[in-house]
Amino acid sequence: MIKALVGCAAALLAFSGTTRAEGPKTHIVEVVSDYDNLRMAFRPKRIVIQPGDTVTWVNLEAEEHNVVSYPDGYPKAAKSVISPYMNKKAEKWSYKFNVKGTYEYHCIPHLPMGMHGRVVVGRPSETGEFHEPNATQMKNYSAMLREYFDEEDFKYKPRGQRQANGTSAHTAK
Ligand SMILES: [Cu+2]
Repeated sequence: MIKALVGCAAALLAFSGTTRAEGPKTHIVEVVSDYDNLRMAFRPKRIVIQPGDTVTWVNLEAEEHNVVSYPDGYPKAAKSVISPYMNKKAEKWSYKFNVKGTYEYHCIPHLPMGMHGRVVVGRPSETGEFHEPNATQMKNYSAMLREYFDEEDFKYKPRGQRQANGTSAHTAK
């Protein structure tokens, strides 16, 4: 019985070894400053890789960008992905992804332009497999955003109050 189990485990190991004979890969995501269309973007926006692969982001212009996973945008078993700011043309940053699942990320300076990307490692995450941030992590994320956005932008006003003050974006002319 034990021999049979050992044999089975060995077969599984051998099988997993043959599924990726070529070894880990490095994938390039271009960090695009699309001035003509008033947007900044990651190209490709979505990339599918295998565990152990590396993604290298390459800044195509002398523009400030970073790569930051959303607070609830990565697998529970993984760590958040936070790059330093890239400012120079052709500047690169690499990250090795070991944990399977979906990683949703954005560039903080260009969040208002919808500068967002996704890395799928092995397979997409199911609902319930995403990280649930705690208060400390939310404060850290908020602090990163506050480097770029005004304090007023973070003050939530109930719908009725906004209309009463005439500050609603939907009613203001
Ligand atoms: Cu950006």
